[in-house]
Amino acid sequence: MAITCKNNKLIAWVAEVQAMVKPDTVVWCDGTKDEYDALLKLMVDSGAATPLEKRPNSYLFRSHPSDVARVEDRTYIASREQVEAGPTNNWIDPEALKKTMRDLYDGCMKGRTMYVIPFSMGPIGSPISKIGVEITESPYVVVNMHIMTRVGDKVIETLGEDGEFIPCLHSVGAPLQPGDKDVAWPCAPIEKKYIAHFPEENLIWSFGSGYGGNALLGKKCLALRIASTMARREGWMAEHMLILRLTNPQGKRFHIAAAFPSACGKTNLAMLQPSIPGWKCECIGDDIAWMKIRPDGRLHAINPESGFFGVAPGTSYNSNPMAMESIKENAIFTNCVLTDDGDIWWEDMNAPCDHGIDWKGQEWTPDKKDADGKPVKGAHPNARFTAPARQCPVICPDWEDPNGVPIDIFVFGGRRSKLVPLVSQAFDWDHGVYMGATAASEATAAALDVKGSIRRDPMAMLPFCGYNIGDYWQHWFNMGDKLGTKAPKIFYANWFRKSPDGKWLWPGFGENARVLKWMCERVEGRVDAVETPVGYVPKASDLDTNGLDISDSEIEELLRIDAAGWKSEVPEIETYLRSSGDRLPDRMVQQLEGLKNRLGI
Ligand code: GTP
Ligand code: SPV
Ligand code: MN
Repeated sequence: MAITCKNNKLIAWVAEVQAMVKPDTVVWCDGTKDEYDALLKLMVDSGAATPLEKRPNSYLFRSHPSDVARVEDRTYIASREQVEAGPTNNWIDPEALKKTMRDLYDGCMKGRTMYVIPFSMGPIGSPISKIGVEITESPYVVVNMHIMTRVGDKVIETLGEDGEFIPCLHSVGAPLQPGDKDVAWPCAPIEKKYIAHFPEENLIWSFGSGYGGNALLGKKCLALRIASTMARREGWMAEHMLILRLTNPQGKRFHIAAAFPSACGKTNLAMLQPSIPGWKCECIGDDIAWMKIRPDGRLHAINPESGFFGVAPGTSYNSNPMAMESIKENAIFTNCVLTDDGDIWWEDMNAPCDHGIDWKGQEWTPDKKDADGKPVKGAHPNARFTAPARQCPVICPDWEDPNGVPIDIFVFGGRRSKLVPLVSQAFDWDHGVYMGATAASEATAAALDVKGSIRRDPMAMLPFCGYNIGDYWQHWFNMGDKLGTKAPKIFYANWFRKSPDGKWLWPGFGENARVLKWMCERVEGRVDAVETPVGYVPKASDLDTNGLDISDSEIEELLRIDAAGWKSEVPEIETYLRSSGDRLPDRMVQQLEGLKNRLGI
């Protein structure tokens, strides 16, 4: 039983929503284990969740086959002026959208329970944290929010009578008429899905999807799209970045924040186990960083989340043992294989599975083929696990420090099978901002509607920046000015370069520590580097490859700068940057001109 809310604004909003969505009952969530267990029991009884015999207190869910990832085409930034949303967002007029969505919300929770979830992004009471309240009729959302955020009475207490909160309205959009039997995963068809943000009002309205970033509104909607607009107004940063602490053999600590696009290795790097002796790595966050300049003049980061919503396929005791340890119990799995002995399985888990039930609920064997003779995957490529961050064996003891950790290094990156070297360092802050702005990546399964080979994904924020991307870049330049000599050093990494025969050139995962080591040595001024037109790259001899089975020629290839290849990308980069029109910062134009000069264009 939740404590009584004394916040009139919240009470009024809940009443207003209730009148619109017309649920059978309303429940204020208290965030307790009892509540969590009761909701899971409800979902097991209804057939929506399968308890896993092999994993204590863990459950498998199968989504509707159409509702498996974020939907970028249905994600909107509804600012009053279109220019404020900028060239990278779907803009829609806020009043028109509200009218459309009010019609959809009308009666949308009939036959269901409406849950009110008070949550904090960041440790409750931290000067960087924000409070949100999500309303949803999805018990799956409630239990995931329990893991991913800090839910409960303490939030209501902190809100007090007049505290600020970010209202997050969510519905799966599947009302039940009397006598209707519910389905395992209710959701609405794609043309009725809306993931809507009203940045001028700090308001989120999501309709029609029950999955991940579409439905767990504290994550991408609040902690990135809305928070990025607040951060710009208030002079801080909300970024799609993991945060880790790396300690060198001398005991010196480095805090690294890295922005890679969705499904490009943040969770893996965040939990990295260094393969090089004497180095230690601890995880602070795996997806989002909120950063403020503190009185020491440095940029300090917190992880606003309290759990991991990680990509399952590819996660194994070889690739990411710390993630495997984090999901041993108290975890939720979505769209994985159910094995015959009551466990979960996915592709590249490095565990045997001869038979099971696939993510669509069908019998599955590893040799299963579809009608066209193509192999059928058991788990969806965007299958995910949800697990409490505290279960990670290498979670940093300071991961909930309300003041955050001081960032030394920023890393940008993406999946590039060609051209982009294993690692390079920016000449200075402005060049680093240019590197981040022009970061590009090959498509992954994390969004349903992203096709094509390579897309620019500025600072890994393309789907998550809540305002004009030109203004966002200017905000980065401004932050650099404020930070001055205390600004983090900026690097660019690419674990995904391939040989002509399509094999990874770099072993990746725990071996990425070798690249982080070079970054730390650069920060300390211990090693020189080779100056190239696109940045500083390591001298081959400075990359620690002790104990690694990799040839000199492979290292050479990984670090090679193909000037002709870089030149050929410049026209496309220029078009892309210019698309932000008069919001394109002059300093970005200077960076582009500088690159052209260095490449001899
Ligand atoms: P989101 O949760 O969508 O934001 O993704 P993420 O950036 O956290 O990606 P994650 O770490 O889950 O990795 C996604 C996929 O990339 C998984 O299949 C990993 O196995 C693979 N991957 C991660 N790191 C490496 C690496 O260093 N090398 C290679 N080859 N693959 C990697
Ligand atoms: C991403 O796509 O970057 C994710 C998963 O972290 S989701 O929560 O669905 O956005
Ligand atoms: Mn992400």
